[in-house]
Amino acid sequence: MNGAARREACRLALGALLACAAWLHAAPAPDEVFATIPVHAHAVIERVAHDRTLFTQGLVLSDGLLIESGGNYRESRLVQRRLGDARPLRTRALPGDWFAEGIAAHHGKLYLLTWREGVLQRFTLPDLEPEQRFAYRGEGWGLASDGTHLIQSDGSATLRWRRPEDFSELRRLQVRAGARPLERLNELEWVNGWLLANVWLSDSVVAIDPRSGCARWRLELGELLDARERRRADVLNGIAWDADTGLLWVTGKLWPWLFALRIEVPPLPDLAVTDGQCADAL
Ligand SMILES: [Ca+2]
Repeated sequence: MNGAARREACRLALGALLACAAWLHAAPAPDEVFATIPVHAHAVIERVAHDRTLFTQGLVLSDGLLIESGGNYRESRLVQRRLGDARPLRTRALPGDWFAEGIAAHHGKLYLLTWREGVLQRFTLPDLEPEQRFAYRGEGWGLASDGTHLIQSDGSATLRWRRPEDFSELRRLQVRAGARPLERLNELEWVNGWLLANVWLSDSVVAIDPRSGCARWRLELGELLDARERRRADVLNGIAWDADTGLLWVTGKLWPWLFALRIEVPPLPDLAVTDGQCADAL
């Protein structure tokens, strides 16, 4: 590389760094926002081995099978297993130009988001055969089903409710803690009327009242991995509710373990917030 090319490469790298710094500065620090959300207790009931080569993006339980999506270009795949068995029952490789993101099981089908490819892919269950595809705009991060619609995150504080038949948008909701938007919402899970979301670059899972967008309580999961495991792993990402056992399964990108947590899920508060603030505690 000659001097001019090196200068150009440095200029581009510096530009990317400044853009990244500006983005990080613009987004409210989740730690400050989290301070207003009460922490709920959890107990670790069990841990089972997890594929530490999988860059986990989505996690869901369907008819007793655990299904996981792994991201990265040329590595994206779906993996299905029984909870008691680390060996996959099925693995479905995905197109090399897809970066797989969140998944949701809905009325006997599996739906997969892609990061920047604008493709939602539907699969059969339990066979994971690809069916219909739908196009959408913007980034895909997390996905969940409330039993009627699909709910999508895109890394911001905004969630979108979408129709399963064509993935068209039905409703938009900004998630807040107090009066402040809660950014970086990632993997999602519907749990007894609450929408749980893990927050990118944190060890926090927040519980959102889907009527108001108010984050009402959170789980702090920073102690799940020890220091050595944490050095070799990426961030927490992956929450799946087992309605049969009442356990919440969590994992992360390149994590060595899946953990089963027992949590007390409170009832939704009686009143949705109407004044634009989320000041009421549970
Ligand atoms: Ca999930």
